[in-house]
Amino acid sequence: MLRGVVISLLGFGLLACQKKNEPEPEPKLVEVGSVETLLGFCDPPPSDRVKIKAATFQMGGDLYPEEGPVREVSVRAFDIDRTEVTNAQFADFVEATSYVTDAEKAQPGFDVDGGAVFMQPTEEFPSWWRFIEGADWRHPEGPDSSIEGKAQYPVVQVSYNDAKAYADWAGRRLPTEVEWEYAAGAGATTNFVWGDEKTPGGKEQANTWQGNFPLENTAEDGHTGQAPVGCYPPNNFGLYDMIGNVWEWTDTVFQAGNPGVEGGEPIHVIKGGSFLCADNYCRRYRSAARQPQEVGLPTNHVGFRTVGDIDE
Ligand SMILES: [Ca+2]
Repeated sequence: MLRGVVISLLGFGLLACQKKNEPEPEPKLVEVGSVETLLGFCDPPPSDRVKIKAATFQMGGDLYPEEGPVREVSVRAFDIDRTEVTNAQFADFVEATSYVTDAEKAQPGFDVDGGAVFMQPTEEFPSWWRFIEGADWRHPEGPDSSIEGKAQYPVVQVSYNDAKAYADWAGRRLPTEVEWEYAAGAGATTNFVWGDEKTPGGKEQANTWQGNFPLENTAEDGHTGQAPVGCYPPNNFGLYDMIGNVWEWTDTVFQAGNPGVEGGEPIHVIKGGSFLCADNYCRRYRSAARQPQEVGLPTNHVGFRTVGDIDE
């Protein structure tokens, strides 16, 4: 039974990200399947919005075929959430509206509620994505997990529909891919949003995966799974976790349907990479990176943030 392999979250709320001037933690190998967080909470940044001026920029990249071609694109002025939408913010929405997320409904093909959960492979379960009955935003890794003590973590196990419903309630909308990419890049022309080196001074700049994905997670960035929002340095626009932590939904269609699935639901672009992006497997911790995601599929590595239109 799948539920049997779900491991409770360990130590969340007590542990989290590295503070300045504190000794470096010893890199630690994490047991297969564990989603332990290694270090203490960071101070959460304000949950406000950042104004982005209208601009023209070079969109796209050439590391993966789907990123190209690089082309000049313009965006109008907008504002964007400083952080990913948190569990606390999503809880306010659910409290106010009694909204029921897609993961809490019977899922197509499974006939039970739940969502996709990443687990490090084992001999018994070689796949690293498993559908877990009972996984939802309150139980991101399955029914035995919870978000207790994780108010400042990004909400996950939310489908595109759920993210859009939140944005509608908030009087906001989901960013287009162009808006998202410009906001993430923040004018940078370097290999990474923060510069040409991935780890300047040996410091990880975003919550990604260190080690040999998917078998070994050395957690040199302080986290084996999600991190509370705002634990890593902001970009030049003051935005946190645009790169890494959790992928983020956009309002941009990747393709109209799911090839091979008759009447398949639309597939949208997600951006920014997640705690699962690794040097050896998926170098999508860059603003130009993009990935397709079925709009109805909730997982524990995709969240979102919202934007609004402004005059200037
Ligand atoms: Ca992110």
